Amino acid sequence: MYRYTKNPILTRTDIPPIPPELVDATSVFNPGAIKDEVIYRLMLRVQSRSRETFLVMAKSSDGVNFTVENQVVNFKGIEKVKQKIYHIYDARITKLEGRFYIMFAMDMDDGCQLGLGVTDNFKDFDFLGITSNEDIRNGVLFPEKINGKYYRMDRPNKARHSGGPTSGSSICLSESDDMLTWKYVSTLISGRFHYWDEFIGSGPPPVKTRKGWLHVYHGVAGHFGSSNIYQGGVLLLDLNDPSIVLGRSRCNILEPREIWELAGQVPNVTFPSGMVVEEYDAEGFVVDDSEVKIYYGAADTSVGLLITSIAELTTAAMEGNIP
Ligand code: BMA
Repeated sequence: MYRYTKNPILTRTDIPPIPPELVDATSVFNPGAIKDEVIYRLMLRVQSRSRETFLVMAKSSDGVNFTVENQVVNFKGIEKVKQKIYHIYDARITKLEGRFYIMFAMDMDDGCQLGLGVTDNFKDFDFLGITSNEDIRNGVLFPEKINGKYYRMDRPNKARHSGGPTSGSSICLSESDDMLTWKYVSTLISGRFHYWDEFIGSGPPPVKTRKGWLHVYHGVAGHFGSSNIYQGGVLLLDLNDPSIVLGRSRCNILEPREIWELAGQVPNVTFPSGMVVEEYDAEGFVVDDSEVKIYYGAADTSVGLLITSIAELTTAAMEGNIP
């Protein structure tokens, strides 16, 4: 597993001016990612100097050189939400039943909620609704139904970083019949206090391997005085019953080391949010030695790319727990 040599792959200077709301962008980070036939697409979180947040699409034919669109994503119908929406951000894209679903965080007066949108062409986006009724973040849809139900992982915000935003220390599994109303099934993993993943939340949507659902999540070590360190790690869930955890990486697989990960708007952050697997077999499983591209936000300022493989990630998930 290694960082792409020309990282960061996107910085503020790659964002074209989108007047009037977004000129001279401040930062670009935490992208949702998907490979749509042969086109790699990122849904970027971009901030202006007013610190408003916008979602902006970018596309690429090689997964590393991206062209950023000169318009912001507008989810049609979101204007009908009665409460004030301050920001929508941290989009996770899942291809499900032939359509692209996007789950994202919505900052509102009563906390953060999870919104759901859909697109077929990455030009027209429809808002389907708010899918939560508690302070919650990091919602990711599974790419197919399991035993007749839709599933997602989500992270209720039941804790707070000292002096910082609400956070949480459990990744939960929820099920649904319509993707709008969700029912808690179980808590998959909890934060391991004193170690790398004290606070946790889902990263990119899970992928189907022969060994189980493979999922990259983020963990925050909050016990280092003034700094929260955001890292990436791996989880493996049973294919037929995703409430069964088969493995969890003992160590992180990604941590802030480069200067642009260590310093920025929020220092010490690597936040994996998009993942593209290059090869699937005829039955829809990802291929073990397939290359995997993991896109991550760095220091809430730019976008990095980690290159790895399914085999490396599953091995990390099975390396054994912290005693
Ligand atoms: C989390 C989320 C992420 C952000 C991270 C680091 O709580 O807000 O969007 O990247 O903090 O600031």
